[in-house]
Amino acid sequence: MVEPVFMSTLKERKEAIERAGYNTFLLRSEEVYIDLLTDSGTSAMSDRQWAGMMLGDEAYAGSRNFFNLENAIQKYYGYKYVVPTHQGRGAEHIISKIMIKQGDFIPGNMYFTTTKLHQELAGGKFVDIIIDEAHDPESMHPFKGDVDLNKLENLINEVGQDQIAYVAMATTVNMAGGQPISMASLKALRKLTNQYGIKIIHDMTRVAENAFMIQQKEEGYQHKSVEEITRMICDLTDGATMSAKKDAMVNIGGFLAMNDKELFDEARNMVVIYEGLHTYGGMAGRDMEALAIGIAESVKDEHMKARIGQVHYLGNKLLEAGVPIVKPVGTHGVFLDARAFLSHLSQDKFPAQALAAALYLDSGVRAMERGIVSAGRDPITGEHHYPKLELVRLTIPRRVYTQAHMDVVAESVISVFENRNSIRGLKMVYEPKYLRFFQARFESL
Ligand code: P70
Repeated sequence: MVEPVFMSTLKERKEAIERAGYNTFLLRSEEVYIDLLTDSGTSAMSDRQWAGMMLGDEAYAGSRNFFNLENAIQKYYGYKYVVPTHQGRGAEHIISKIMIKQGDFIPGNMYFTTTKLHQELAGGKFVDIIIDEAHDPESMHPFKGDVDLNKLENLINEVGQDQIAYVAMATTVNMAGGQPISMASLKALRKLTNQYGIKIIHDMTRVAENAFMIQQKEEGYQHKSVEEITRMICDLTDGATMSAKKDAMVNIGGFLAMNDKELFDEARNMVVIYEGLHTYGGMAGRDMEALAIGIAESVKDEHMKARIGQVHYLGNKLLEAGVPIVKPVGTHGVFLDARAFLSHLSQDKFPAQALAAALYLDSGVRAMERGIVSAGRDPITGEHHYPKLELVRLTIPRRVYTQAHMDVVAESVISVFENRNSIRGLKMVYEPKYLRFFQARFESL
């Protein structure tokens, strides 16, 4: 699908960002030139996927497309049982409700906004057990998604294994900068959790991207395909939540998958309350067909090479220009280190939010804040969380933009960097209670 892009004037962008309360989520899509807000639901579907859309079996129950989706999940990911949901957070909602009891802990390799909120709403508390390097934008650790097993063991010793609902393990780690976990770390995690009888629930939103990074960087996996490594990762876990809008390149969709029959029965019971019947869970038949095809396309080596190659092309341009970004470059985007970029702004002046707005003003490129606004407040004390990472994410949709678009983005980021001292901080003037970053409004200081 080809879509025209529109250029705007500085005056138009100024009006637009003010109207949007300096929040890129509140811009209209027509006001954006190159849209790097997210890689979620924004990828271009292939000819085969579009053809699949024409084969929708929209029966309320037992759609043929559901069985194709179930087959694809069993074949490429290896999970036995599948519960479709409208998108990732639908799956997170159900798994949290089933597996977390009041007062439980959920250790994980860094938080994700929606995942953590569903854990909290179910009465649990998220505990970060990612390696320290993940919180340092400068650390060149090749697998910043790795788990620190000492942190996990300390938690188990402190609260007892019965108070641990499960380990939430993500491939790749979004909030760390799209950083992969190594197979070695995952295997060690599996061994330890087996000793204590703790389950691993896999946030597999970008699992094929993680598999590609293992192939590229981890000793012993060079001759394995992305498809094989993806399967190995899934086989080391007990169940998964998936936002299919990323790796699997559909505009909408997700699922919950698991190997445990009892868990499956409970999830299938709950999906009919919140999502839809257990053979569509909030998706149209045609969407399930496109998803089944997208899963197969996502694990192709050549696809991943092109996709992640483009992300690295942009990252390397910014590195060469001396722009502070999260290193090494991850898989789904390039993350500007707003703390270093705008070192004259303290974190309570929302530097990443201000930087995303400044970039939009410069060129109409839309990025996303991933810092203090995204981190939200502690539900008990009401204080802001002050995350170490204060980032602006330039997220690259799959199969959409050309390298020339990346050049435009790099030029704009470099020009904003050269004029960084003129960027002032922001004041929050409207703050929603949940996931505030989506709808919060700001004024320039
Ligand atoms: C993004 C999107 C979604 C996502 C994810 C991981 C690792 C679960 C989900 C939820 C969309 C988004 C979501 C919250 C804040 C900002 C943006 N990530 N796990 O742009 O899936 O959106 O389908 O409910 O990345 O990174 P879903």
